[in-house]
Amino acid sequence: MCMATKKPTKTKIVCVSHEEDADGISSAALIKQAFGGTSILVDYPGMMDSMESLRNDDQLKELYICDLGLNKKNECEFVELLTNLRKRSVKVTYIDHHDLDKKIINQLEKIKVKVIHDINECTTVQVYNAFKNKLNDHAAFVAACAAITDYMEDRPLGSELLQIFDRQFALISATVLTYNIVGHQKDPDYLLYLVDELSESKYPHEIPNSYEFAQIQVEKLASIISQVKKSMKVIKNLGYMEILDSGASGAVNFVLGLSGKEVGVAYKERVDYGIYAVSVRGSKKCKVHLGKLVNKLAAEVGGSGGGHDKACGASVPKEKIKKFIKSLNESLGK
Ligand SMILES: [Mn+2]
Repeated sequence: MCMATKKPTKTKIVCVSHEEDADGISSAALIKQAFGGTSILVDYPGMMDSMESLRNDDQLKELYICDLGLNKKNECEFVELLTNLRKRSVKVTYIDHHDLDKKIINQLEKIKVKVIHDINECTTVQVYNAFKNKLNDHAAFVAACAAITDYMEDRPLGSELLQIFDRQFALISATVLTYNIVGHQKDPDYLLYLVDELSESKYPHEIPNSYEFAQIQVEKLASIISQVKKSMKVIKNLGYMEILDSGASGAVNFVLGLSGKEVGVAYKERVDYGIYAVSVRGSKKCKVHLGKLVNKLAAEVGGSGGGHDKACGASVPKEKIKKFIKSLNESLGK
């Protein structure tokens, strides 16, 4: 009998994407529509651990990584893991729009990872633009909604997609989608269900109970406004607040707005990781690139962080949060 040592054919297509907002969920949905495969949704604290499971997956053929910014703490590990996957001929595509060191882009391109990186368009719009020949018309709507939730619907590609649709219709759809994502962060199966529904060209209003659920979220946000007014602390260059019973990213815009400062910070304890998840937002007047600054300051206290110029986040070790706020306040005064 002939014992051919034929290697098993690799078949698995995986998309790793950000689970916390409409851009990440929508990117995963468009990748799924274009290429099929499965989605792994992650948050920043769990990102590298989740990706580690791919290291020894010998079925893995293609990997897409979407809307996941890198930072000083994880960038080397990220490049190392992808180098390993590339040695096994896994086709890797990284699509993102967070601030990224040119050195890391060069390292990724050297190992022939396909890098699609533009800080001026949201990730889903870039996914749409790169793979539109494999996507249907509805994918443009999903991308327009993602651009809205990432404050990027005024960019060249984003605005072109938005003008295909009625603006009000896109705004309400994007908002309902966002509230359903934010309110289901502890329900990973629901988030994967959302990816499936969007990839199958469903509108947010066609997802059962989505508007009812969004209404509950809106009521919660209204109560956060009064909590922020009560508990926010305002120092020289920023307003800040510890959030106890909602997400930090939902409250941070209120901290920014109600503090009257150019920078707002909200943080919430993540007991499972022994850290604070920190959200930072800057007003239009803020001239400092907050993503770059927070990347640096978070690394200095043993955490990690980064993102956009006016919207970013960080993981900060629990006992270092006061020090982080203090150094952020000082850096903004310089
Ligand atoms: Mn994004």
